[in-house]
Amino acid sequence: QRRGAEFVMFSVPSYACQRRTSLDNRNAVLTDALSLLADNAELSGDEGRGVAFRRAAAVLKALPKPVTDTTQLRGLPCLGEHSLRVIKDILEDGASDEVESTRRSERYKALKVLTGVFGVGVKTADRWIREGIRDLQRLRDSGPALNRAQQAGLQHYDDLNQPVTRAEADAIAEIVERAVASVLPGAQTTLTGGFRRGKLTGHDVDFLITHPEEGREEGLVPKVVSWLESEGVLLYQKTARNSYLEGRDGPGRPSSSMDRFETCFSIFKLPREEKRGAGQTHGAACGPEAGHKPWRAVRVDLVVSPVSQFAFALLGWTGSKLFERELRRWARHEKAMSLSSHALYDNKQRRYLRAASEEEIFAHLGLEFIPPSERNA
Ligand code: DCP
Ligand code: MG
Repeated sequence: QRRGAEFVMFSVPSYACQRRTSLDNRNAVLTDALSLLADNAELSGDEGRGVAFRRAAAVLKALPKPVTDTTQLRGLPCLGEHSLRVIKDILEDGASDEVESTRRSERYKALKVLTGVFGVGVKTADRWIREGIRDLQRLRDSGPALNRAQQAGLQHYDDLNQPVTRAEADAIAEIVERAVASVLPGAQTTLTGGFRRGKLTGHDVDFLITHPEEGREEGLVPKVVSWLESEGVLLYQKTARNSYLEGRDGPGRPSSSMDRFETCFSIFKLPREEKRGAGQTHGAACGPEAGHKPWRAVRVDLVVSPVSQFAFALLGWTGSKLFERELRRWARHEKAMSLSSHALYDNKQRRYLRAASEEEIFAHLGLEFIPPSERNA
């Protein structure tokens, strides 16, 4: 045997929602490479290929040890020919030509920068590139018509592309809780998204809000927004009303992963740590530099759910994105059920399955419960 006692064969179940994926990724070099190819496929409008690379990366994230030889991967699910070739190149040569040339390509770099502007999707970025707009300077100068979100995104580009820390997320949670408590006493605010999975940084901060009495949560978002605006907290906000109707949006529109809660997608103006007086600052990174503004912009998503849908909303907004996608795929293909952030519908029994906790939803789906910190697929 080539690797003697060190040689390990791996085995994992095929759906990401059937396995535990902690943040302790032993194969980061390989998964970073596959994630870059996934990014590139998605930026090229090839969602199918993007998902294939994401599933392959997720399988490697679930392995307990670093992969040292491709023969260890025999029998593992979701590793297609293309992904295996990339893995092999990296294990044998230290790098993959395809990954490195993609990383360096002008088109990839331009798409990354432009879609890094809040409010700019792949289609818009692609159109701008065809019009000769490949960087932020050109975007600012040659000024195509920008909508309100894109204007805010461009204005706060540097802040919004700097990872949000856990301390910043906690500071924002305090502000959101104060706002919610003052406009609807008894309402409950829960931190969701990556921070609920234990991540130390994120691209935004996600919150789910509910009230124990069904119906009391209606119209909460506009009130919270007014409170935040009066306190000067908001740099940008776009709210949407709840448009979910059981029956119409449940089983009938199963593939629609956009949910229909009352939401507010916003940008907060967060005072910097030294201004918040939250303990000591560490080193130059936090120190106020000359001309440095005393606050930073942070993306914050607020979602309001009726308490009867809370467990589904919590499961749906905790992520990871691939974990969510895999839960819905499992439900549909293995259980003939439709799962959304609002409800679970059993297509054979032709009825909704109620749940008051995430644990009950996993049980309905015939899955072992996976806690948030193990949903980092
Ligand atoms: N989500 C969803 N529907 C949307 C937006 C998000 O179901 N329209 C879910 C999937 C995500 C979770 O909510 O896992 C949070 O979305 P984010 O994009 O904020 O993802 P994360 O919080 O996991 O990542 P990050 O740490 O980068 O913020
Ligand atoms: Mg998030």
